[in-house]
Formats: sequence, structure tokens, C-alpha cells
Amino acid sequence: MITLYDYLPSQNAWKVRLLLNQLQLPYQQKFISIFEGEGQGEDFLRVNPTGAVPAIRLENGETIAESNAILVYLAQNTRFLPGDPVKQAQVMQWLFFEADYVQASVATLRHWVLTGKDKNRSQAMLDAKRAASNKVLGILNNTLQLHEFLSGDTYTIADIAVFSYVHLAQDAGLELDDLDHLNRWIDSVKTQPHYLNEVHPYSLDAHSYKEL
Ligand SMILES: N[C@@H](CCC(=O)N[C@@H](CS)C(=O)NCC(=O)O)C(=O)O
Repeated sequence: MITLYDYLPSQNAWKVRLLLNQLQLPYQQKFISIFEGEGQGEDFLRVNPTGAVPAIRLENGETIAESNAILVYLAQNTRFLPGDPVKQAQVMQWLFFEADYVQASVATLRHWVLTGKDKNRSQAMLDAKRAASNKVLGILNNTLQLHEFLSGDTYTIADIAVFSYVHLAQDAGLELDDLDHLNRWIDSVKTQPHYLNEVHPYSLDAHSYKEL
């Protein structure tokens, strides 16, 4: 059985939980207390050299880290990742976009706001994150005007990856009301079979106020 190294409030880990659920694959969880420094311990650094969750361990002992790399592995030969090289690369395009742009903007700002770390950041830094987040949301809204899902007409791991933080952008104080295409897509992802309707608050973890 797959082992998922997990931290419940992590939406990067949620992506993996969602796909496992949509694939109906059994797995066990091992929780890593990231804000207490457990990720930086010797044992976990052997699983993921960055010390971050999520990561998975396969039955044969192989490990994979980076949420979107895990999605690619799990989605091989399923309807969540097309086999055609061009279509597959178009899915990858959004996986890289997510890791590069969404995580650095919407996800980071949300983390800061929900754990109170925004109080320790300069106004200039918060303004820059807000501007970057709004740019990301606009790009997504424009793309979703063209087709139903991010990489075309079918729901794939591109949607799973980008949706994980974007549908919670309001937690970061970001405004989605005018982004009709984005809102239509959010509703559509939520109606996919075996959608995982759970969000775990950072308040579950008394250590989440700590800096990483
Ligand atoms: N790019 C990575 C980001 C992973 C990440 O930032 N994970 C956070 C939780 S959402 C974490 O474990 N942080 C602890 C650390 O960086 O030490 C991914 O997509 O998996």
C-alpha cells in the first residue's frame, strides 16, 4: 500500500489525497509536524530532501516528492493524464505554472494570512503577493473562458493541482466575484466523482504560527 507523508492543513498534500480518492486507491498516512521541524529530521530528509510534504513511499520502498510529480506518477495510464505527448505536455504546462506561480502567490499569501504571519511581513511584500495573486487569477479566468478545464475539455491533474489553492483564494483576502469563468470551473471541479470535500484549518496545529 502507498504511504502518504502528510500534514492535514497542507493543500499540496490535499491534491494527492484528492487524486488517491478519485482513483479509489487505498493508502496509509504518516503525519509530519512541519512547524515543529519534523520535516527537517534525518528520517524525513531521506524521503524528501527539501523536508516538505507531501511525499509518498511505494510498496517497493521508492519515494517521490513534489506534489505535482506525485500526481503525474499516480495518474499514469488513467483518464487524469492524457497519453498523447502534446496533450500530456499541456497538462504539464499547468503543473509547472502551479508550482511556479500559484504556490508563490495565492498559496503563500493564504498561509501567511491564516497563520497570522502576515503581521510580520512588510506592506510592500504583502502588496506584491496580492498583485501576483490577482495576476494569476486573471490568467486562469482568461484560460477558462476558452475551454471547460485548464488543459482542454477534460478534467485532468492540471485542474487538481491548480484548484487546490485557487478555490480557497478568498481565505487570503482575494476577490473572486468578478471572475465568472474561474467560478464556473470551481463549481465544476467540485462536482467531479469522488471529490474530496475537506479542508483542514491551520488552527488544528498549535505550532502553525511558527516560521518554517
Ligand atoms: N513545491 C512543493 C511545495 C511543498 C510545500 O511547500 N509543502 C509545505 C506544506 S504545504 C511544507 O511541507 N513545508 C515545510 C517546509 O518547507 O519545510 C510541492 O508542490 O510539493
